[in-house]
Amino acid sequence: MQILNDISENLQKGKAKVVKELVQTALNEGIAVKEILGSLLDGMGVIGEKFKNNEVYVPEVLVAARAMNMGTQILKPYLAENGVEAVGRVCIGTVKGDLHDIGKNLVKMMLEGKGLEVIDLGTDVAPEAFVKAAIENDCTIICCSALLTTTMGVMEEVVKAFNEAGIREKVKIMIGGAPITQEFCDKIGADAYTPDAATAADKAVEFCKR
Ligand code: B1M
Repeated sequence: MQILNDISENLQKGKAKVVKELVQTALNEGIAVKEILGSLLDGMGVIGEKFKNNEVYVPEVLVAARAMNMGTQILKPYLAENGVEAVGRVCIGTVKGDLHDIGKNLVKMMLEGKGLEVIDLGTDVAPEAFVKAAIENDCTIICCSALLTTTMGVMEEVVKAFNEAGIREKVKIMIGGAPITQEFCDKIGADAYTPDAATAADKAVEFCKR
């Protein structure tokens, strides 16, 4: 579909306002939210490849990221699944040393779409800050995101910090982000790895229902 290509291409050019308008037009035309989100992710994927190959640099990636965030903001109300309601409180953040927040923001939106209350700790979150927030907000789950191979190790420190605080049994630790795998999750003793935002939200609901 042409409009989906246009969304992807304008995202790659960092044209946030155009992306926002196109996303709204696509919604008005009745295109499925999943497909629209797919076109945004596709554009970000192209930028990611170019970034890896030194064809674009940090400023281009930043404007593309801004366009991605503006596009997903328009989709936010539609990411909720009709009739699905869950009760629970989740703390979410990107781990210490890591500033990537697009995936985290998507997970947050999907969790909210399921009716969960989400406390967003932002990026560069230290293990102790996850513990403090979980205690203060009486969270059922914490969600940690990491996009860098150099920061994914912080997730193990997060698990340790919850153990040391004596609240490991009370709080489920969910992890995700591009370099994370099920194997890594098992190794560090987290409760769940999910590869994408929608699966993360489903898993969180499952934990809250138990
Ligand atoms: Co960065 N960056 N970046 N970057 N960046 C990557 C991650 C990289 C793979 C690019 C590359 O080389 N191909 C590479 C990492 C390589 C590695 O670690 N092996 C990289 C690098 C190297 C860096 C810097 C070090 C570059 C530099 O400065 N030299 C630097 C680090 C800064 C820091 O964090 N300290 C850096 C900086 C940046 C920007 C600031 C420019 C920007 C971030 C802007 C922002 O987030 N506000 C940026 C971006 C945008 C990217 C790429 C291009 C896109 C990431 C993204 O948003 N993807 C990325 C390349 C790529 O991924 N192809 C790259 C879209 C997003 C929706 O996907 O976050 O994976 P993702 O989330 C998914 C799932 O993973 C999952 O759900 C989401 C959607 O379904 N998920 C979870 C994510 N978190 C979850 C948590 C959960 C569950 C599921 O909890 C339960």
